[in-house]
Amino acid sequence: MKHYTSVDHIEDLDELLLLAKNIKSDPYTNQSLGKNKTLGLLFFNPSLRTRLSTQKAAANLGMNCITMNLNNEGWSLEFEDGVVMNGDKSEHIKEAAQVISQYCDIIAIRSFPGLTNKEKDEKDYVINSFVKYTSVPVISLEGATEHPLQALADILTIQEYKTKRKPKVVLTWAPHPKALPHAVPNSFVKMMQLADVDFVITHPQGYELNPEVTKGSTISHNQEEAFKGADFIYAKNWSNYNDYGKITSQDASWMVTTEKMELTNHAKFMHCLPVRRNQIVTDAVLDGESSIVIPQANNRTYAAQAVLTQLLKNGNK
Ligand code: SN0
Repeated sequence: MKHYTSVDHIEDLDELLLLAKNIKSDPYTNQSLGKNKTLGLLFFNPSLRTRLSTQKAAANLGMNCITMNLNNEGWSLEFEDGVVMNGDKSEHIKEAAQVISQYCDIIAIRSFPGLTNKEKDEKDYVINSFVKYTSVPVISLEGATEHPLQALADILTIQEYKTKRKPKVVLTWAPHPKALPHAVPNSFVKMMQLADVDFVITHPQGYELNPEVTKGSTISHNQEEAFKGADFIYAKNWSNYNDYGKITSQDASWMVTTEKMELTNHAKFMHCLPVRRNQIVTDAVLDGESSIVIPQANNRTYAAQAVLTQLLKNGNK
């Protein structure tokens, strides 16, 4: 693995999951692998789990971390080539990325999509500019189209909690008051396609994700039907992909409730967090025994540490 900006960059999922499991049982086993190495964490958007779990993962490997909120602390960056920089953008990504890469051995970036220009978002231009202008490995901490560290923690969690060889996993859309990105569901879908699971996506008509991502996966517009026999319910809102970035449904009947969970095979409830209570899921489900969102968030550390371990080992070759 050279970079980890997409689930597609995983070379061997079983090997990566075994590494994550071994790290979880002995987090300090490679305490000096990152000695004298620096991880740069750059945020263009808010974060709680991603920032803290990745910093913790780096610390477990003996790495130094430098973290910056680029939106409110850095110069505003220009990403277009060949422009006359006489506006509000102070620094070009060409210089910024090259300079940062001299300070860091690995760079990790969070940059959400604007959700107004589909073509621009699909290029994931912020993260890919860093890949283009730096020579060090780049990790996505959620880009415009993927959140691959989240998906790795998700499959690690499913493996831990599954009670049968091939569990039924359902990704369900749920309503939300804000327009949210497609990154989390995209990476989750890709991960489920790699994993040995019976996978169903359910969402209202018109809320199809990128067909390039979902091709080959089962899609149902009947949430109750999809929930039947499920072992895992993964709830997530995303904005409309066809009518790009718009909220075309806030249908409260798609919220995950106790009644719906009763249709499942005692399914575990998952969500990447942060979650809107009584919008996405009821208090009763989130506070109930079926919810595994807290251990799921804990696995973010081991997912990040597994990826950092592979990138550091590659760099030492
Ligand atoms: C982000 C998303 O991609 O859906 C990050 C998830 C890890 N979620 C949000 O922006 C939620 C914001 C809110 O106000 O609920």
